[in-house]
Amino acid sequence: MKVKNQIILALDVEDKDEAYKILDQTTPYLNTIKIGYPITLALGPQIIQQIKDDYNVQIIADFKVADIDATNEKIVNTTLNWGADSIIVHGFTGDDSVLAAKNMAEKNNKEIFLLTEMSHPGADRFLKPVAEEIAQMGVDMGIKNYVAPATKTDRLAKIREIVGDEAFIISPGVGVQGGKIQDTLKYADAAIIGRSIYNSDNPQQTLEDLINM
Ligand code: 3DU
Repeated sequence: MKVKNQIILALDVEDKDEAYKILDQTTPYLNTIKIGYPITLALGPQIIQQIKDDYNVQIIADFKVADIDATNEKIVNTTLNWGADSIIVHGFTGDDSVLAAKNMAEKNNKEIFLLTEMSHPGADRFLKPVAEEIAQMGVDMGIKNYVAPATKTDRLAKIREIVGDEAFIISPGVGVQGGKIQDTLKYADAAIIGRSIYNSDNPQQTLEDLINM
């Protein structure tokens, strides 16, 4: 995946006019938009294809898929059929669940991102102790794309060490959650940024500033 300016916009707004206003200002600089539950549940899954058609961007569906294999397969297939280019899948569910998601994405000529560890403080309790194993499972399964936290640079660095330089890591938590873009991009291929951009008085200027840091 090629991410323009190494920034992915997390478009977690729930109003179409607002979403389009932000996209108008930011897509001259971006080619990758992360769509999650907030906008999809508010506006319906057809918003994925609408944004792709209207802005010529690639869409990562952040549905953090975390079910049994048979259900993961359906979620991945349906999401990719709605127009998403890739989908984020949790790793803690284990290799059968992740493999089902990976195989279905490949059947659609698309890709999954494996979520290893999360950026919020609460993730230290349950996810951090197994995150390195999740990353190693991904490597053993031949997964190329990963999500790892920008707020915990030491953890991001560790996950990079496990998945290797050829893997593609996207990293959420820059800005409001406390992560710094310069530190994040030492280890990640792209930063995922939401509120700092879409809640800014001037999203275009904020984005330009981030790009020039
Ligand atoms: O904190 P921000 O507003 O910049 O948004 C970060 C986005 O990344 C948001 O969509 C959130 O759901 C997602 N995300 C994390 O913040 C942390 C993770 O570990 C995984 C996804």
